[in-house]
Amino acid sequence: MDFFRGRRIKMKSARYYREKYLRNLPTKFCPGCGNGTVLNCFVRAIDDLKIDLDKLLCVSGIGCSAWIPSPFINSDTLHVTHGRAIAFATGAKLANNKLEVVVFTGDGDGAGIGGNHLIHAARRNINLTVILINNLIYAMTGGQVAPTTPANMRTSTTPYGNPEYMFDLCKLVSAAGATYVARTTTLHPLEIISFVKEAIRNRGFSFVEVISQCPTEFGRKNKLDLKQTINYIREITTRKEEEGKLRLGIIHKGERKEFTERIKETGGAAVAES
Ligand SMILES: Cc1ncc(C[n+]2csc(CCOP(=O)(O)OP(=O)(O)O)c2C)c(N)n1
Ligand code: SF4
Ligand SMILES: [Mg+2]
Repeated sequence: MDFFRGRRIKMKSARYYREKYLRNLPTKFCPGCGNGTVLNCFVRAIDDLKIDLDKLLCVSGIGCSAWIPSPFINSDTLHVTHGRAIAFATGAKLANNKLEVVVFTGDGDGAGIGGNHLIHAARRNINLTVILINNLIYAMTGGQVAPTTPANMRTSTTPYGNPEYMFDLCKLVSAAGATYVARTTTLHPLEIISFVKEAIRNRGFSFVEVISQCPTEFGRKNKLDLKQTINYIREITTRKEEEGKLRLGIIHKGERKEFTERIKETGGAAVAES
């Protein structure tokens, strides 16, 4: 039995989730990686919401985090080019508005190369859920600096320490027009489940940022072992507004007409509903 916000919650067995939602494949992730936690929490969220796997489309770009849905989740998945997951997801949503479209993206994929897609999808308030796994680095390609790498931290392209300041992506998408924005970490799995459920329920652009540990690249480059890498996540996050830290919790909720509704309203191209 687990507790969340003072309430008792009952989880089904791991075997139930594995057999119902996952393909029987070996994990691609390093020991201690946070990506497995996100996958675990996601299947619990869609089970709680009773989402039909035939109506679920998971889209991801390129990076370790892009492997969270593909090939593991037993729904349709699109594993597309680097930085373009939101663009493909937008096309899929417009082609079939009945689909529940969820994007899994990394901090490099979603905020570096794909940053413009993120901003404009938020501005349109298209009904997508974007789960951005922020492991503070470009992990898959050998640990280069990302727009989210904290100041002074070492990466393969900032061996003396990062001279830049990290991006606050929740503030960015809130300002751009997203209608559900929340941030949590892999240390808070019940919060991930809760935020993903709220994000999917929101009829508009929803953004859930999960700060996650990458012991292999971020940890190693900064001489942190797994425990220290996890503790570092505690150091840079906060529950209140604090300069230089990332605030956890629901960051923004807004009211705005959704994009496919706006298309219908303006008499533009038809949105398919098959
Ligand atoms: C157009 C293009 N540019 C660069 C790459 C190389 N590349 C692949 S993954 C990646 C970074 C991924 O970082 P992130 O999105 O943070 O994912 P992570 O591996 O950290 O989960 C890069 C630069 C590519 N595949 N395609
Ligand atoms: S390199 Fe980092 S992000 Fe990629 S699988 Fe390994 S621990 Fe996870
Ligand atoms: Mg990354």
